[in-house]
Amino acid sequence: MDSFLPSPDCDTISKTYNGQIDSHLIQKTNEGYREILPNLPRGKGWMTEHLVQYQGVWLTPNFALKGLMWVHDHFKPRSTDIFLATFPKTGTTWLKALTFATVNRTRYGFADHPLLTTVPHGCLPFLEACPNDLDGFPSPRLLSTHIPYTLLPNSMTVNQSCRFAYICRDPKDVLVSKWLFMNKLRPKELAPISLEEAFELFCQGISHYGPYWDHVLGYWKASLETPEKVLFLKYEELKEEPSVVVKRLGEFLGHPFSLEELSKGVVAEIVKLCSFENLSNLEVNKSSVLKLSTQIIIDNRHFFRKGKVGDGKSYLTDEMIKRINEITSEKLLGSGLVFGS
Ligand code: PAP
Repeated sequence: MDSFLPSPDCDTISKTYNGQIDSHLIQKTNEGYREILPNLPRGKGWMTEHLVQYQGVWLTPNFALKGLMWVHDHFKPRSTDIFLATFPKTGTTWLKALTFATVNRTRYGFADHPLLTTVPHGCLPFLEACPNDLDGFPSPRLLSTHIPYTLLPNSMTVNQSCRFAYICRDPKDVLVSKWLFMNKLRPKELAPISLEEAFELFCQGISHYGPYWDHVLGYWKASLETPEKVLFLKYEELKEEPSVVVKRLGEFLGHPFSLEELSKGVVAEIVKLCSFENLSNLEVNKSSVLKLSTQIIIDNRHFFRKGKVGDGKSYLTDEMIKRINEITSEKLLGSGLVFGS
């Protein structure tokens, strides 16, 4: 287990995002991007001025679309790769922390754990940010992505036995979490998006990596077809019974907890380390930043707001709740997947 990742400090990971997207190495991606961009449908952006629709999915042009194209052109998956796949604001930060802590649990002590000094996003490279030295990472690599299952290259899904841990969340909480987060990152020269506008866009599917329901269903179906490759989790279940979910995660990742570890309380330690209360109060998560690219720099504190189930409902009108619940029932009909009310 010692060979999991190189020293997982923020610097190590952020150095992988050094703007390689502009280098000659990805000329092919840039050329393809410039060719298709003008012909893609446009929708209103939440954080950027526009989103573009590519193969049915709404993406930020410069970051997410280019990132997706880079993945198709350049990423070389390994059968041992583990991906944390999420739609934004569904529990990415939490799942990253839990996965990192679970997989590396014999490598670090809980008293001086890297998660005490590094934002969880700094521990796992984000694929669409085109990290440039992934080939040098030892196996198995822990990586993260927001790419919908249906847009992943076959090299990641069909031809390899890569594993995906996916987490979803009630769409009302996702919408509100996303609206608040995106407005914080929205450039000052663009007027903030109102909740009413965000709601309409979200319902129409126009949000980063949306439509949300298609994203969820893609991974849900894959988890039914190949449960050994795709673990499907819900934020609400993780909140309710974190220890149960962490044990499932350990098994899925090929790192089951031994009876001795269970009796020593290792699972409980991981749950405590990665809890909202603990992580959100750490100095690094209150005052440092995450640099995802030369343009995208995010205050770590924005990744931690309330961390509650059902908070979205306190922002939405009864009518909005009814409409989003109806869309959800309609979209998930027959899939076997349900969310709470
Ligand atoms: P990202 O897509 O920007 O990475 P992501 O981590 O998926 O965001 O989602 C952020 C949400 O998870 C926030 O929810 P809220 O706005 O409803 O509060 C954030 O507070 C919550 N969150 C972050 N860390 C944790 C954690 N350790 N436990 C529970 N919830 C968490």
